[in-house]
Amino acid sequence: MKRIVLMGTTLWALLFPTLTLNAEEKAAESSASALTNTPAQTPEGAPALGAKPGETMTVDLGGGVKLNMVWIPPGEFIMGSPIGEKGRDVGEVQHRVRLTKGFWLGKYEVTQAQWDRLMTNNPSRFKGTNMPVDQVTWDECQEFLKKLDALIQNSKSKIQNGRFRLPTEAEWEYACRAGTTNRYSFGDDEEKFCEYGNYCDASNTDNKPWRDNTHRDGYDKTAPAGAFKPNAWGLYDMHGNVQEWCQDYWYGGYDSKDATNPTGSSLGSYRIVRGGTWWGYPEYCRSACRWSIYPTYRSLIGFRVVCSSMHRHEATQDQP
Ligand SMILES: [Ca+2]
Ligand SMILES: [Ca+2]
Repeated sequence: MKRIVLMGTTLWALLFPTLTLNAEEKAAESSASALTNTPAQTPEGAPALGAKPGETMTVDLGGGVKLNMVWIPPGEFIMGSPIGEKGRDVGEVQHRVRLTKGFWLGKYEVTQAQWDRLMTNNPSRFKGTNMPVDQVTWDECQEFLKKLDALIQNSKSKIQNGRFRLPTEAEWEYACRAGTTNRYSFGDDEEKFCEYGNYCDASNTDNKPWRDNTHRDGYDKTAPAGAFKPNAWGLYDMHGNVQEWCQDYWYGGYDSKDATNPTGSSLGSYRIVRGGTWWGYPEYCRSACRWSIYPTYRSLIGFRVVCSSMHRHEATQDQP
């Protein structure tokens, strides 16, 4: 578990999580590690939504601002990381997760132009219309989502039956992995990270002791949407750039039991954050890496949106 409580002091926990493993957890994970992912497999009884991962649509926010969404199909995957994965936290216990409904997920992190269009402000630390919004709290994201819902339902849009929200942690990891089982959606080779994500590389000018001086991704701080290669389902910046709020309350380490449409704890003080940042190590941008953060915390965190309960035929299909 990695938890931020207050700026400054416990931020250090971002960099040096405690890694421990007891015998019982080892046994549970040895069993789970024999499983393999079955991405894009439609479970029995799943709604006939979407045709294939990677289909896209565009939501018009007005004022020339668009929101691009990618179809994520229902399916099953192994959530968590195998024992021995570099940078792994003990709570990342592998278990099979079944997602019975597909959903549309933001192709990019929410940009400052999109945020400003609905919220009429821009709290971001590093300004740029096509840059990801950051410095937004979980609670403020809920306001953005309410406004997005209202805009769509008042627009007589073809997607007015959709409902916008943050991704659950399981949806986020499923989409990030895009059918892969490796540390990253592009494999295990950290040497390739600078092609797929923005992290604390040689471009960074903050002189952090953990800066990777041997690779250069080209971005000192945040990078604009689409600056790096996407994953196999056409999603950008799932690794690095800004961290991303998820809907769930934090509930500690995973259980090894199978789960269907998990939504986390019903109560809690922390929310889940995923994906790592431009400020950190690649290993904290791993597909399985997770953080628990106060919903009122304002820092290097942005988000991407989900639209669910929307029939595919109601969406306006668009080209990437
Ligand atoms: Ca960078
Ligand atoms: Ca990100």
